[in-house]
Amino acid sequence: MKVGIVGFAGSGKTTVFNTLTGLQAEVGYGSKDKANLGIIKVPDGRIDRLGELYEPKKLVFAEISFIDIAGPEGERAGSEQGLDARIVQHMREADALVHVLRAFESPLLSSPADPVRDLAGFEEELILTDLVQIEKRIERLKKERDSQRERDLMDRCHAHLTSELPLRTLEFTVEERTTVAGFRFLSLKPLLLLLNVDEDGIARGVPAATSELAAARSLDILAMCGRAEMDISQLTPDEQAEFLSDLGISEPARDRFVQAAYRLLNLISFLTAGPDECRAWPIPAGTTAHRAAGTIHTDIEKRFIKANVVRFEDLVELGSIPKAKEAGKLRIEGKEYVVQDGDVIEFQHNA
Ligand SMILES: Nc1nc2c(ncn2[C@@H]2O[C@H](COP(=O)(O)OP(=O)(O)O)[C@@H](O)[C@H]2O)c(=O)[nH]1
Ligand SMILES: [Mg+2]
Repeated sequence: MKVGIVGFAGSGKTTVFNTLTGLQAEVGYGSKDKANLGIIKVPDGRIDRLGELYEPKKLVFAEISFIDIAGPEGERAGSEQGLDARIVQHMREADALVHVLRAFESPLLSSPADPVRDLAGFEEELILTDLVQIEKRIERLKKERDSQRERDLMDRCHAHLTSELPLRTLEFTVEERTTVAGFRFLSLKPLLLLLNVDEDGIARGVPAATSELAAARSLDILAMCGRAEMDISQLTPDEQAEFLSDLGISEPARDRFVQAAYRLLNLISFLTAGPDECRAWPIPAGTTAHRAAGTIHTDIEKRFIKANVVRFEDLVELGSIPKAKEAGKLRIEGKEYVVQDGDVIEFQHNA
């Protein structure tokens, strides 16, 4: 899964990207042609705990990739030009977007910090980009026969966007959702807001006007001081722990943020445990055991027999799968079982 970090130039996207990935991409704007890419492991205490139990050769965590996409200049926001094609292309490829909102005064920018303005302004850009795309599609559909069903859907999307509402707030049937997914509309992507505050702003939290606007749009918002967190992320783990306890922070924003991104993508993890590896496997919530087997190997999906499932908590309490079985905590599930977050699974197959 790929999460795009977006927002206006100078809002701190690259700073946040460096915080999340521990990389050291150049801050202070950045080129529109170059996007920064980094992959992070999703912290998961359950894998550490299974590691203690099984002492495997390796631990494998779920991963998320982040792409830091250069943003449009704030001064141009709301102009009729819309978003740069390269920015749009990068955004289309992302499964979800994180919008970095500047809430610190910047010597690089003439305008004062105004997260409400930037949130509304950026959303407008996404809506406009989708509107242009839909209008082109409608023009084409007019020339095609048998396109009434899609025409109706596109007309409904068009009306919604014209009312200045993002497509993520429009309801779709399962069939419609499949159709719209193919267009990779920007305003349909799950969106998380990240308020980038200055060093002394963290104690003040999210200002009321910003949290009200986020709530009105059903968007989650997290606050962090990108610059301080970036400095912390580039220290050694021992130094980080010391620095954080000095500041009275219990966990780096990075961990909070990564977990929020995971929720945003509607992902859960099932776990596998054994002497070779203990591993978290990310899957969309609602995935069946049959499909989940396929994330490990397509042969296991094809030759699926059954899934032995034990809850992580039960396994840890009882100490091993045979003991969990004795205690009646091991379930045998078939193909259609909907996998739950924290299920430890052994697939039986004849592959
Ligand atoms: N005071 C303060 N400055 C920050 C913060 N985050 C980023 N900056 C500064 O804002 C400028 C732009 O940051 P950058 O990450 O390059 O923004 P981008 O254009 O969105 O990628 C840099 O000079 C950063 O050091 C922050 O949390 N507080
Ligand atoms: Mg940048």
